[in-house]
Amino acid sequence: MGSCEGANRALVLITGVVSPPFTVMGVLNVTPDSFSDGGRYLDAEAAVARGLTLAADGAEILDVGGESTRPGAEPVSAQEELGRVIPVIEALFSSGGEFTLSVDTTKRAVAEAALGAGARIVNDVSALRFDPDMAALVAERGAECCLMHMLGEPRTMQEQPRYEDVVSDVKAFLEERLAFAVGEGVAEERVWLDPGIGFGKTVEHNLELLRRLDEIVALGRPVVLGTSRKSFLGKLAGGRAEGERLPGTIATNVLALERGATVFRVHDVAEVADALAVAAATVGPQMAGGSQ
Ligand code: HH2
Repeated sequence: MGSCEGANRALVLITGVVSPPFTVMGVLNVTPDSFSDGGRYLDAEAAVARGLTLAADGAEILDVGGESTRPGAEPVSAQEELGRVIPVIEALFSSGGEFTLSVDTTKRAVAEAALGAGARIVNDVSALRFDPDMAALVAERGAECCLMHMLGEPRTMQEQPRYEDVVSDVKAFLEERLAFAVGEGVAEERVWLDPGIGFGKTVEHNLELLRRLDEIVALGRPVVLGTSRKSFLGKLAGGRAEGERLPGTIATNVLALERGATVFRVHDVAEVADALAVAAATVGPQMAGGSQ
């Protein structure tokens, strides 16, 4: 987010002051071990270049992460995470680009430094559960905040995940985390919700969440969706590797758009943004317009 204008535009889009059909959030993983792009952008210069490309491709938000949350991932220290993401956020912020910066972290220390370096959004895949001081930071700073559902923690979440009814359980979890955030002083209109595709879910759980996404949308907050390149897409398409899952990514994002999701977290920004623009125009004039 180099210019305030860019930042305001994305925030206005998401907080619903105007109602656009979608916002694309580009994934920028500054990690050695992320499941699809680990090691590619560990060098700060390469990460910044990638961020600028994602923005040029149509990402209004750049989501910068320094810790992989892939199944089985080991946690990294705050110091390590800070060293990965802060130089990248600082450089992207000072680039003057028209995008809003988001930090993908569960740690207050990392979120605090990122907000200080120009980020405006905290994307917390633990939904404020892992760090007891995170909610207060988000409240104090008036940051936008994405609360995502995950069963347990990344190291163990894919060990036989079980639900009574996955959609009702995820919905109840998000409702509880939203109430918690508001109770801690976070403004409700700053909160976005995410069903956490792939975070402690079987293929069938992911599909059920996508089929009944409208039930999550009914909570009344912007819904973020992250299916990009995830393993269930590979399994459903005959065992495709990470780099071959763009068609599945597009299919799920387009369907989610129709079911009311508004923020799409993806690696392949240009392709998904095009697909969403066409889908939005097809659904109807109230959805046409795209993210740019
Ligand atoms: N998925 C990942 C990471 N962060 N945040 C939100 N809100 N929603 C998601 O679905 C989501 C997320 C996992 O994807 P990725 O960042 O590509 O991989 P890794 O965690 O291995 O870095």
